[in-house]
Amino acid sequence: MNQSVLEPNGAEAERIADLALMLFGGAAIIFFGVMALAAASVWGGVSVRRAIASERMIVAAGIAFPVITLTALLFYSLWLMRANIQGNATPPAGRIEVAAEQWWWRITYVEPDGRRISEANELRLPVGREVELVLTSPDVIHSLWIPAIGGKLDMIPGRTNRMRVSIDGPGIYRGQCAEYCGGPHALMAFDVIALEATEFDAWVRGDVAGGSTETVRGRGIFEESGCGSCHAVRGANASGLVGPDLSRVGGRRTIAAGTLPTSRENLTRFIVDGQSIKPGNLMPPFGLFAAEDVDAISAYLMSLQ
Ligand code: HEC
Ligand SMILES: [Cu+2]
Repeated sequence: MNQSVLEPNGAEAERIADLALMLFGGAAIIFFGVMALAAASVWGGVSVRRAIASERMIVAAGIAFPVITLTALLFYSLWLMRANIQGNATPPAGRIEVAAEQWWWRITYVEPDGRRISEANELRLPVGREVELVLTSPDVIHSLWIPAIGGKLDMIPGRTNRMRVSIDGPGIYRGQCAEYCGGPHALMAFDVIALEATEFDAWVRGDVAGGSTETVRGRGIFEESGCGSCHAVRGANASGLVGPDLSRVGGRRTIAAGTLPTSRENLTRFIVDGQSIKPGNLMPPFGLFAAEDVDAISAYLMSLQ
């Protein structure tokens, strides 16, 4: 999976990568320059050593050079990041709300007509369309970081932070919470799937598949076992808001915020004993199910795509 700042796939990440390369490059040149001067001051001839120790040298290299270089770098970085700093005059072409929960991601696609589609733990983005991510947190400070797509931005309780992203090409990336937020913080990741804009629109507006005859039993057990008090599934008797929306959980690449690949077996493992897979997460373990019952639930969840 691509979680590299060195392979940017979007305008924001490209600017950050450019600035970083320039800083590393400049720092390397200065480092070797200083080392050369240090060597000359130890092994150089008398006249070289005298030149290095002169007052002019100290004023030029010790005061003037750093002041000029750092001032130039400051203005260069402000200019480079101007789009990130100035705010945005034009409205974004799309809006997606991302709330960081302990320890998963609540994602809401806001349609142009105001319709809201709830999802979780997987962020789909349209290629070539500037999208505004509206970042909030209901509990503690988290931070959103998708290294290939943009910089880090904190998600702070009581505040709304906004980040514009635009993506050059389709692909699969990985994002991660970048601010320690308690126990399972390390297991708070998400997949980012960049789709062609038409595919993206079809997916956002698409119906929830699922509930074939094979999975009717699992759906019944799911609804009777109280899962719906914490989880929502569109079209089922489940509208809880405590945990991730499961309407299309079977279509995600991973479950439990990037912790396990999605499969029937892994769903069963997580439902029965999620606490040993993601210690400290806020879903109680359901160890009392008969094996065939929990397997039926997992089959039902797999069918939700
Ligand atoms: C008390 C609230 C609560 C109940 C009841 C509950 N869950 Fe959860 N569930 C959660 C929370 C919170 C998470 C997020 C865990 C995490 O990843 O940190 C979660 C995560 C999950 C996930 C992973 C979702 C994803 O997006 O990857 C599945 C699948 C799941 N629960 C299934 C179930 C099933 C099936 C039941 C009923 C047997 C159930 N849950 C009952 C709170 C609950
Ligand atoms: Cu975190």
